[in-house]
Amino acid sequence: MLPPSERDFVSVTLGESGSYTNGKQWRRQSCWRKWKQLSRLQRSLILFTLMLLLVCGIVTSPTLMAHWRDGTLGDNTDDGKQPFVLDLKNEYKFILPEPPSGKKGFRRRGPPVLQSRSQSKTNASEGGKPVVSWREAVIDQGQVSDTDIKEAEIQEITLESRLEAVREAFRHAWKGYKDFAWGHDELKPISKSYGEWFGLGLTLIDALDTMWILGLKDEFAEAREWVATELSFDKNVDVNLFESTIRILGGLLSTYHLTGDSVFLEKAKDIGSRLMPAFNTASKIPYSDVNIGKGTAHSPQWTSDSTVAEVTSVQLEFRELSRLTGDPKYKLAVMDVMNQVHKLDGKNDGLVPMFINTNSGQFTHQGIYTLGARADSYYEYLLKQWIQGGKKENDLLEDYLQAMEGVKKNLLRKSNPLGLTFVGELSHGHLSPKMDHLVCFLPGTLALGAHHGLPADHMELAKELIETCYQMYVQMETGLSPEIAHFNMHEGSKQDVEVKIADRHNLLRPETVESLFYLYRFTKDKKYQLWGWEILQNFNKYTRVSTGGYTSINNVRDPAYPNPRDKMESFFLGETLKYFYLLFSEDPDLISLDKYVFNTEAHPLPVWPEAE
Ligand code: DMJ
Repeated sequence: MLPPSERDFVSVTLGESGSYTNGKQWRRQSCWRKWKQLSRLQRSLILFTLMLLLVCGIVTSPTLMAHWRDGTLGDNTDDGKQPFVLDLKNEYKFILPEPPSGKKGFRRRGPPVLQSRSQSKTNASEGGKPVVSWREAVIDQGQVSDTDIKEAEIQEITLESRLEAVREAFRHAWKGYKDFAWGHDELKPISKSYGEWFGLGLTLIDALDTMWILGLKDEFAEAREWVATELSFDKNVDVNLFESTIRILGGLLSTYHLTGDSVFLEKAKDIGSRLMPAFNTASKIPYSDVNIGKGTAHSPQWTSDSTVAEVTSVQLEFRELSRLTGDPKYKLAVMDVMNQVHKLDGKNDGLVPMFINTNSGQFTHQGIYTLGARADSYYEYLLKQWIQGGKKENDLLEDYLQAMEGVKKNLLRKSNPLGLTFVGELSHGHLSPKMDHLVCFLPGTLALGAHHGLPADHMELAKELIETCYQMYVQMETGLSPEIAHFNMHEGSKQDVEVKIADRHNLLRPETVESLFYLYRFTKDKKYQLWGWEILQNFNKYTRVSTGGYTSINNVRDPAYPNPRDKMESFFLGETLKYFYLLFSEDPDLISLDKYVFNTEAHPLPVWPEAE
C-alpha cells in the first residue's frame, strides 16, 4: 500500500502523456517518478554520493576556503582578483628577512580581520568610484594604483614610476595649496581654505627645495616669483624661533645652495637678522618667540622656560648664515647655547631634560628623559653640527656618543610578541613604554653617524629601530602610524603596538620615511624602498583629498572613517615627499650624504669645505 502523497503523485502522472504540453515540466515529473520508484537503500546511496561530491568540491576550492578562514565569505572582489588574505601570504615571501628566532609571525599590514575590512574598501575603489566621502570632499583613490603590494607587482614598479608617483603626489598637494591657500601658511584641504601661523607663506617656502629636487620646474618658477615679489618679513608678527629657523631660514638657505639664486640668500639674511633678538636673554638661552617686525622677543606667557630641542636645533642654520655672510654673530649666538648645554648638570647619561630656563640657563622640570617631543632634535643636531663642521668639534661628538650610550642603557626595551626594539621614556626612574612617532628620526641619525665612522653597532641599532617604526604603520588598520605608540611588554600580548584614543592621529609626519631613506642609502636593502612604497600608497589611500592636497587624520585605526583634520602641514611638502623621492632614487649623488647634512626640516645644507 502506498502512502497518500505517493498515491496522489501516481494518479497525476498517469494522465501526463496527453495532458502535459510543457516539456520541462514533463521531464521534472518523469525524474521525480523514477526517484520514487527507487528503493530506500538506493536513494540513500545516491544522496550520500552527492553529499560527498559537494564536500570534496568545497575543500578543493582555495578561494572559498580562504574566504571562510578569513571570515569574509560573500565579500569577494567583483573583478576576479584573488582574495586579499592569499595575496598577503605570498606577497612578502621574498622581501622579508627571516624572522629572528622568537619573532615568528612578523606582521605586514593590519590584523587579518582588519585586512578584510580594508580589502572590501579597496574593492569598491577599483571600479574607479571614490570610496570615502568626507563632508563635501572626497578621498581620491582612483588615481593611484591599488595599495596591495604583491611580489609580482613590486618587480614591475620601475624606478621611474616610483619617482613619478612622488612627483604626482607633490603636484596634487601643490594644486590644493595653489588653489586655496596660495601665499598663506597652510592648506586646509577639506574646507578649501587656509590657516595662518606666522603669515609668511610657510608651505611655499618649506616646499621650494623639494620642487627643485623633484625637477618640478614650472611650480618652482611660480614659487620663486612669489618669494621675489611678495614675501616680506617686515611684519608685526610673533614667530616661533625654532619653527621659523628650521622651515624658513633653512628652506631659503638650502634653496640658495641648490639654485645659486641670490634672491633666496637675501631673504635668508633678512629673516636671520630679524630672529636674532631671541638671543638677548640673561642666560643667552633664547626665548621661544620673536616679533620680527618690532625686534622684540619673549617666552610664552605662562613660563620663562624654553624647550631644549628648540634652543639646540637652530645651530645648523645660523652657523651656515655666518659662513655665507662672513658675519660671526649668528654662529656665536647659537654656539653659546651649545657650550652652555654641554656643561650643564642634570643630564642622565647624556640624556637631557625637556626644558631650560631663559633666566638661569639651567634645566627645569627634571627627571623626564625622552627621544621624542621637546628633546628629539637636540640629539640629531649634535651629530649633524659635528658633520657640518668637518668632524672637528669634539664636544659635540662627545655629547652625541654619550647620549646614544644613555639611550641604550636607559631607554631601550623589547616588545611582545615580536620582540621589537623600541625607545621608551624615563620618568623619575620609571620606564614608560611610550614612543612618539617623532622618535623615528633616530634610526636615520644613527645610520648617518655610522656612515661617518661612528661605532658599527649604531647601524645595527638603526636597523632594529626602523623595523619598529615600520611596524608602527603595519600594525594599524590604515597602515599609517599613530602619533604615539605604546608597546606591550608582557608575555602573551596579541599585538606589540597599542594606541591610546588621544594618540590615534597622523599628521603626515616624515620621520619614518626619513629614516628609510638613510637606511636605503647606506645598505641598499630593497626592503626599505618597499616599505616606503607601501606607506606612500597608504597616504594616498587615506589622506588624499580629491580637490587637491592631503589632510592630517584623526584615526589611523578606522579605515572606514579616518576622520580628516583638515590640515596639510608644511612639512608634508618640505620633508615627507622629499624623503620619499630620495628613498626611491638610486642616485647617491642626489644630495650626497658626504656633501650635505639635512636640517631637521629636511633642508640640505652643505658640509663645510676642509679649510673652514
Ligand atoms: C618638523 O617640523 C621637523 O621635522 C621637526 O624636527 C619635528 N616636527 C616636524 C615633523 O614631524
